[in-house]
Amino acid sequence: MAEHQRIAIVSVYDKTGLLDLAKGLVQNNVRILASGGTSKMIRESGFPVEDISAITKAPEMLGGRVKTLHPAVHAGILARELASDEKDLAEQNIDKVDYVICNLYPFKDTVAKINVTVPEAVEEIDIGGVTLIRAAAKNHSRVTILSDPRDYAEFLRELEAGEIKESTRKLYALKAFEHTADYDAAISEFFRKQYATDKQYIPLRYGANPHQKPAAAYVKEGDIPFKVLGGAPGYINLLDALNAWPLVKELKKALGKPAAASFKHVSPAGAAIGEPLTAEERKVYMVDDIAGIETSALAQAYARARGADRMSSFGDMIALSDIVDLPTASIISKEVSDGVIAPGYEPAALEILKKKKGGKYLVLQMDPEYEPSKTETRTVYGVNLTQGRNDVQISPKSFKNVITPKNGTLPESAQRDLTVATIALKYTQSNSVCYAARGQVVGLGAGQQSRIHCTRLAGDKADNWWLRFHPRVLGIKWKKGTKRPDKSNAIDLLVSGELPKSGAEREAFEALFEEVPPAFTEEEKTEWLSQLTDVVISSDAFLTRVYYQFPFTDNVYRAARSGVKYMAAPGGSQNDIPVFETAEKLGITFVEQSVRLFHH
Ligand code: 93A
Repeated sequence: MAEHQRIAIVSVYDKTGLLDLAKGLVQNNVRILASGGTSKMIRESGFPVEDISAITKAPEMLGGRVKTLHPAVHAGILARELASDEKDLAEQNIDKVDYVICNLYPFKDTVAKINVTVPEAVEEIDIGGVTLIRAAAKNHSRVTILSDPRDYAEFLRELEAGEIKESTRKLYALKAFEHTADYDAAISEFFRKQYATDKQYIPLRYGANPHQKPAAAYVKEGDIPFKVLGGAPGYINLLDALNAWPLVKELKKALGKPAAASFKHVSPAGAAIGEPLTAEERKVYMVDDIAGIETSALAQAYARARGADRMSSFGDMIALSDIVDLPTASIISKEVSDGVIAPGYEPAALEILKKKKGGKYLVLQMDPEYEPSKTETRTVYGVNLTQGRNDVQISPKSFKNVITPKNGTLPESAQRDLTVATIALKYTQSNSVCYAARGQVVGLGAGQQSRIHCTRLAGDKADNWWLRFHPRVLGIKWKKGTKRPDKSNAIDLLVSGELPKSGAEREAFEALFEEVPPAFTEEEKTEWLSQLTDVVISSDAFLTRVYYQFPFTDNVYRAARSGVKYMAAPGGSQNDIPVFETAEKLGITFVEQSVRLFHH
């Protein structure tokens, strides 16, 4: 039997390097079959080439929509080294194809043009080329697919040397699959913008900053799991909402009570479950005038989440685990806030929220049954990063492994508070450290590069939270008409020791009061903080830092100064022993929590 002359099908939109390729193929006695424009260019340069119609016996038709789509082409590409395939080819008088060289119509360039129409875009959707590429890539155990002109030179070198290596064919096949996937993604992106309903695609005004356009939220499968009931979401609103929602969902699941979170810049400022509020707490959290709060655990949860750090919660994105009732909506209506996400709204509550911010308040209704996919992917500076979703479950059971003191146990309240603190950390930008008490976050340090800075920041917040319960703060006599944000600012200045001493800032401060409260002395602060107890602390990773085998135990000392009695962190290594010993010395129970919870 005469030796089979190798065949190449060539059909390229981008004709870069085409003539060098043709020359190399001819020199190696490869028969070239090419589509219209490709064939013309090769022929005009004097190289032997045949039109595809030589094997299809059909002309290109429909104005070029059908050029290479034919069994004579595709059976030749897809045939395996099987007797049954050989028989099929022989019966139809079809020759096997060895090489496919193809690149696609420039869909991306076309749709990038301003005001491109759907018919214009449609004409740029390559069908035959994608089919050639996919078929050849599928059969790469035998066929070589070249979809990138930059690979021609290497291909010709191998051809010259004999045959195309298996490893090269594999790499070209991978490139081909990436090429068609990217092409299809560009097509679906174009049509998503044209045809998708608001269930699948929400255009956003801009991204993280006003100059970052275009911006959108979308899903590739199914529907977006929330509905927009009021306002228009921004990019950062959605980052907050989609971190805050799973936090409250998990908190409720773990502790069986309604949960709330108050987010800013993709970290919680506060998070809590619904525990009854004391009269003092109602005052400190500015909810003593909310009707029905005694019987709404959801309102109690939000009062605590918002009350943890009122300065940071200013303009928050709120997540609520349960259907929003009137008391909860009443609290929100009084606060400066950007939006809320919850599984549903009672009609009266929705009415209140839809009126907020002149009707621009963002109200999202989340599908509580929604389960995101097991893996998540994002692009950073053009590189795709993918990982399994952090679906580890935290519950009171996560805090059973008491390391020190020996045979130590945790009261239920400490297990509850460690659950709150640790679930909050799971959705906080790392490094993170969280202090909790009374079923709520009381101080959270987010996004610090150094853990001790986190521990200090969160500890200072916990101290400020506790100083807000001091009789001097509770007894402040405000001038009539003082607004809530001004009150929160003034209290923060007072408890943080940042009181202005003189000048215009001092005058503005004093103007808020009937009687100006004096600054706290160091002794007063120390005395009051000594009454803070039973606080828990959780850390998203090791508390120990080691320097030349010398472990720092500063986190434990700092925590102890803010009433910490229970401490949880991943640990268990030799390096942690000094941390355990320090905790024991300071009367702190150390619980090993076995999972690291970095979040970015
Ligand atoms: O309109 S098509 O989808 N129909 C086809 O059958 C077909 N076969 C190859 N476009 C088709 N092609 C594409 O034509 C190739 O992907 C390549 O981009 C282009 C090359 O056309 P020409 O050789 O006429 O310049």
